[in-house]
Amino acid sequence: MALGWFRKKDRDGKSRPEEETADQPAEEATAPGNVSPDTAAEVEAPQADDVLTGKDDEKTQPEAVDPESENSVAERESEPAPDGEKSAGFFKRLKSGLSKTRKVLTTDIDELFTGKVKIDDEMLENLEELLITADIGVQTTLDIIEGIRKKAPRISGSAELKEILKSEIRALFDIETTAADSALVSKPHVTMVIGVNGVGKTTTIGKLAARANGAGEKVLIAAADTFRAAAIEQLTIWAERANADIVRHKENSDPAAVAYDSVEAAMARGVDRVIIDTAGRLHTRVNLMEELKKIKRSVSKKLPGAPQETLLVLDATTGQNALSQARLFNDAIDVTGLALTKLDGTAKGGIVVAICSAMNIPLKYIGVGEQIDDLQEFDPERFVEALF
Ligand SMILES: Nc1nc2c(ncn2[C@@H]2O[C@H](COP(=O)(O)OP(=O)(O)OP(=O)(O)O)[C@@H](O)[C@H]2O)c(=O)[nH]1
Ligand SMILES: [Mg+2]
Repeated sequence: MALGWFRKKDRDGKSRPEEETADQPAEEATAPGNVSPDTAAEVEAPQADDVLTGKDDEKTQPEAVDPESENSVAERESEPAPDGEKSAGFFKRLKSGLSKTRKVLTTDIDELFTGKVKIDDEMLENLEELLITADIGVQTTLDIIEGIRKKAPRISGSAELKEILKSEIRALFDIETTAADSALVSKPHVTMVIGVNGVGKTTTIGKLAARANGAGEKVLIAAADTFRAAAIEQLTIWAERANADIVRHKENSDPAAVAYDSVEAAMARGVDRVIIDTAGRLHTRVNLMEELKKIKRSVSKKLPGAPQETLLVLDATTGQNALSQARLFNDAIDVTGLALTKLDGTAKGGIVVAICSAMNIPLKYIGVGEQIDDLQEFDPERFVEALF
């Protein structure tokens, strides 16, 4: 049975706080951008560069996709269309992206009911393990299980259980998660994109720029990750794809100066939206958080009130570590929104639920693939539908 491997695991950590029980499979523990919970805990004042040092240029690669967990063509084609054709396309991509997580939550829940008609303690315990496997988080899982235990006498099959689970999860999304930043209150609207290395900042910027361009906005991208020449090149390619302007300086130049110049250029050129790429890690003795604050200050010096958005990018495949990173960055810099990438590469899609219930910062975007149109505005209702 699919749960066999998990049952063998040590479950002592269940009563500990979520971030201390991050249960990282071996291959994920070494993923770039992972902040070990221990390391994160050691960082008193946010010294995020401490947790970033020693990481090479390698990128987090999405986990290999298990062909069995991919949606069949028939499944892709028979999905409901929430509203209109474009929306149906988005929903299909979302479902397809979440296929690994859904396999845990659906196939395995069906298996729980094999040979049973009623919910019993063993089944609840197994369900608890499933939710933790999907990285919903320990405390959140316990709350969900408690809710289900109360309703157990009314549940007589896996379909009903899934419906109850959906409503329990929906209830966790009641914070303002979809506050749109699309309205350009002051011009240019400046978004500063931050996050540890390899999480998908540059890719997300390319996708965001393409979206804005598609909506008729004039976009300018700032290459304020001057840490590596390759980073500037990568961003330049994305700017071309997204049909956006780019402001770039030489490798190792001052990131704050690049940001300042980009806002100045945007104001001169009548640009609607500026998106600033930043480094996820710097030379050993440079404090990342201080550097990010400096970028922020230089932007607001040129344009008071900017950046209007500070978007923290998190990698879903790092599971509970993404939550540690969110806390670390938010303590240092006021994060106004979150983007969670690589949901397509992981069975840990439950991290969306963990982050939304633990953080008071809206999850604005989710990345469900590497292509330019694989970024979606986070919609809790649609997400829950796609999860089961
Ligand atoms: N499958 C998948 N891959 C993604 C997604 N977003 C980004 N990636 C991949 O993740 C890798 C790292 O992405 P980057 O955009 O370079 O990450 P970064 O945060 O800019 O990295 P640094 O510049 O080193 O800090 C690339 O191979 C991307 O294609 C996503 O939503 N899904
Ligand atoms: Mg980058």
